[in-house]
Amino acid sequence: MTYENILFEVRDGVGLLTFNRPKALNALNPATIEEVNDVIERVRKDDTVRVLVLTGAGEKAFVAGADITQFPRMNPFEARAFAERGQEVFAKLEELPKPVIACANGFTLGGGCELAMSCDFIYASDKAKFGQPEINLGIIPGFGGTQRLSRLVGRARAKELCMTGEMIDARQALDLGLVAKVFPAEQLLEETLKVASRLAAKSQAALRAIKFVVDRGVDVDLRSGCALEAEAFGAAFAGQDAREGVAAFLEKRTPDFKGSLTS
Ligand code: CO8
Repeated sequence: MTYENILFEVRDGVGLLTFNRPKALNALNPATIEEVNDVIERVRKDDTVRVLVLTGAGEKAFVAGADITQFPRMNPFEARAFAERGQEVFAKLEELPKPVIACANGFTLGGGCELAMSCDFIYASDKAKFGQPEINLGIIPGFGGTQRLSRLVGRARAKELCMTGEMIDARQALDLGLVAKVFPAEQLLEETLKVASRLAAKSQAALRAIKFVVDRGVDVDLRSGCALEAEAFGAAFAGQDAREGVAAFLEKRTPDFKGSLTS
């Protein structure tokens, strides 16, 4: 697939997807969603890509939401289908068995905030702004925002953000737990890529297990979640990477994790 709305490159085990419609503040049209889907499929199959980072081109935006210019042409059935397709692709991103980091370099609004919340964690520029402003268009979030935001920050804060449509800055997003870290704008990408490289050197099997257990465990009772963790712990313990990690510690050297995702 040739990409017209995004850029994608892979360097040293880290895939970098850049939303590239800066004139529209990187808004998501249906074509962009399909290009993201294609990247997810590529990353899933390609063992050389161990971590995925998402960011936005230009100074102003990560992604300022779904592309509003498309809305007048959509009937309610088409709008629902677009919401469902976006949800499907974001769910694939969330379930990708590799770490995915959102590098929120500016406006992260509506569908952009929903996209960032589908990543494993969000690093933000000190200039970034977050929000679910759909209410101001007379609609509601459609790419999973009401659900992921309430799970991340609690129902009351999620309803406040969705009902007022107000934007919050990166510091407020950090306090809410929406964002994991805030960096000065000019350092954000570099710092994010440094963390991505560190993750690329870790055990991919263990990273996959952490992601699976946290994401699946959050919706079940504590006892079932802990049972899930114990099963995954046993599987990780049996893997090649666990042998290497423990041996490296005992031999006082850096581990060289080579285990595949299936080891
Ligand atoms: N869609 C399309 N174009 C956009 C969008 C967008 N979401 N956001 C900004 N743009 C365009 C502007 O129209 C403008 O274009 P032009 O230069 O041709 O006039 C250009 O980007 C620059 O934007 P501004 O001039 O407005 O820049 P400002 O710095 O003044 O303002 C804001 C920046 C505050 C981010 C402002 O652009 C804004 O409010 N944007 C809209 C944000 C928004 O409402 N997002 C939510 C969209 S709805 C959504 O995401 C629902 C997801 C689920 C969809 C389900 C399927 C139907």
